[in-house]
Amino acid sequence: MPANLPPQYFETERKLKTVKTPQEKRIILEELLSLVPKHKGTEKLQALLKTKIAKLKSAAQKKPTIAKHALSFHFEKTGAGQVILIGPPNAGKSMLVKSLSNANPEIADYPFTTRTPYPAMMQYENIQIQLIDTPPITPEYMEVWHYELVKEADGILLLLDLSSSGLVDTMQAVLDRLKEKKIELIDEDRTIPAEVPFFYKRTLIVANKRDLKPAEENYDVLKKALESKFSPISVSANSGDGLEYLKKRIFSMLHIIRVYSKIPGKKADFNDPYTLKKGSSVTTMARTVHKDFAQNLKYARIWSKTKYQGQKVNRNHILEDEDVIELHI
Ligand SMILES: Nc1nc2c(ncn2[C@@H]2O[C@H](COP(=O)(O)OP(=O)(O)O)[C@@H](O)[C@H]2O)c(=O)[nH]1
Ligand SMILES: [Mg+2]
Repeated sequence: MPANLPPQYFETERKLKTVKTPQEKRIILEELLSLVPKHKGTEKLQALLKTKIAKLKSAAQKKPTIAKHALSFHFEKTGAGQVILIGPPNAGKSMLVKSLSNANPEIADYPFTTRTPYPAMMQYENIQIQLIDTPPITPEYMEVWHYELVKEADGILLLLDLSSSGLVDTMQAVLDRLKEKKIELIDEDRTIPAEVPFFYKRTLIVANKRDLKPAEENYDVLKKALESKFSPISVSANSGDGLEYLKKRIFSMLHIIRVYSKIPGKKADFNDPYTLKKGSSVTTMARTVHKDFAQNLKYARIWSKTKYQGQKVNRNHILEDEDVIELHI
């Protein structure tokens, strides 16, 4: 039986050669394992990856000498965007990553179960978005590499526990901790301010465990505390409630659009979009398809869900999500 490994598997496999520490290797191997489709044809590969992970784990237990401050993590961006999950202990970050992807991070009802960041891939319609699970942030605890990961990410999910009456305080503790490092979380709809003093990061506040009591009361308290600065959403990572809507909101937080390229006389491949920044023009699309296309472009034809059915547009035309473009050079 063929293994049918997805393209991200090979992309991730290439990263193995670029990392140095056993810890980073292990994280990539775990990501690879999560990307392997689970069927008979991949049993050997799964077993091989598991053995490698187990070896690195036991080696790490024998040599606990790596100084904490020496740890550093960097995840090459794969997919259409990179989103990092942060929050207080036990908010359900790991469970949410598990529910949104094929990954299998450790989940437990005690704090600090997650000690190192854990990457996973989430499918959203026809694209993949990278999620990174991380350890909790508390007034006492946050490591340097954690700030760096937040700064690098394209978007943030700030997870809170709706069953906890202290959720506003724990949220504030996270915001304060980040502010100390000049990271300011802003609503997903806001344009990132141009001034330099802060790293502004688009953030979606996710109030989790809405299946528990007293979720509704606590959600009201949270919304009041946020005023209109953020528009939070409530979900249950456990039951899956609200997760489809959450995926849509994650996509919209990333401020990206999907555009399909079409060859004259042929149909577009709707499984293989180009992902571009919101506000991109036909020229940007042409450059993404091929570096010479932008220069040589004469005009484009465009199809969209509502407005266009093959009209000619010029190179400055601004594209929308799910436009189909025929480039004429
Ligand atoms: N009832 C309920 N429990 C949840 C939900 N999400 C997570 N949990 C539980 O909360 C605890 C902490 O979850 P975990 O994902 O490890 O939290 P993390 O520390 O933020 O990564 C575990 O016991 C989970 O089973 C949820 O939506 N509903
Ligand atoms: Mg965790």
